[in-house]
This record gives sequence, C-alpha cells and structure tokens, in this order.
Amino acid sequence: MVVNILRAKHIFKVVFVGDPAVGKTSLVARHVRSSFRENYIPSLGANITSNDYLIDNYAVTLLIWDIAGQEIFSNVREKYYAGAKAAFVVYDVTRPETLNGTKIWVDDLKKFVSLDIPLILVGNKIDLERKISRKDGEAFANKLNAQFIETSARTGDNVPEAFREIAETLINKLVKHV
Ligand code: G3D
Ligand code: MG
Repeated sequence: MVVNILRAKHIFKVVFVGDPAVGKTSLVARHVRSSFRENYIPSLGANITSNDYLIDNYAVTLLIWDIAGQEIFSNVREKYYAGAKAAFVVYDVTRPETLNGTKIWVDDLKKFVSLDIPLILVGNKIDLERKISRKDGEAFANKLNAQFIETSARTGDNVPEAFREIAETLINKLVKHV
C-alpha cells in the first residue's frame, strides 16, 4: 500500500512567464526535445509539453505551459495561469529591462494563483555578454522570494537543473511538507 502511494503519479502544472524574447520557448524546446509530447491549444495561445521525473521514488510529471505568442491577452490570462503550481520567471541577462519586467509578471501571476506557489527566477542567455551580474540576479530573486538559476538555452547550460529544481521543490512541498 505504501509502495503504491509512493509510486502514484504527481502531476503539476507549471507556467513560463517573462518578457518577449527572453528565451522561454527556447528553454522548453531545449529541455523537452528528447522526450516530448506537445500540444498547441490555439484558444489559449499556449504550448503544453510534459516531462516526467523520478524523485526519491516519487513519480512527478510537469505539465509545462508556454505562451505561444509574444503577448498574453487578458481574456486567456486567467486560463493560462489557472491551477499553476509553480512558475518559471525568465529574464535575459543581456537586457536589464527584462529583469524589472519579471516583477510585473509575478504581480500579475499572483492575481490568479495562490500567493505561495514556488517561483524560480531564471537568468537566461549566459552564453552572451551579460549586463546583469549573478549577484544582482540573486538579490532580485530574494526580493521576489524565488529560487534562482542562470541558464543558456543555446548551450543547454543548467537547463535540466532548472526543471529538476522545480520538480523537487514541488514534490518536497506536497509530499514531505518541507
Ligand atoms: P520567448 O519565448 O521568451 O519569446 P524565444 O523567447 O525562446 O523565442 O527566444 C528569443 C530569441 O532568443 C531567439 O532568437 C532565441 O534563439 C534566442 N535565445 C533564447 N535563449 C537563448 C540563449 O540562452 N542564448 C542565446 N544566445 N540566444 C537565446 P531568434 O534569433 O531566433 O529570434
Ligand atoms: Mg515564446
């Protein structure tokens, strides 16, 4: 019985937010290329992919929602965010305005989801010449009460780690209550 519970699948919706062209779609594409099931839902303007993890015997599936267009329109925003259990909040380390933009995305997200969902602030494009230091990114993550990671969707640097971090955080929160 205990074994069955441990093996039950835990499915979490996670959403990507962030300014246009920060690399949201590239991060998802880089991560799910090998094992992917993709679903474009035109009425939501979202791409949904899924990825499976085994974390300490817990089977975890992330349903990863990515805004398909550059804009998220008000009439679909609620559906895009609804039921999200975590969010990737992405900025581009070469464009400082995108880091400030994350605050607006997080404020918007929190109008629709529980205030305490795990957030991971992702500084993407570290293969390029950066304008935002790691330290400044970390400080911003602290203010947002978010985890922090820097990635490159181009080279793949830290991309699996970002997804795994979210999967681990979610399973810890749900199952282990930590
Ligand atoms: P979005 O989904 O957030 O709007 P995209 O962003 O994933 O569409 O990426 C926007 C552009 O940034 C793309 O360039 C993409 O190739 C590039 N990009 C994304 N991530 C990285 C990265 O880590 N490093 C580098 N060097 N470029 C990246 P194009 O030219 O196709 O528009
Ligand atoms: Mg995109």
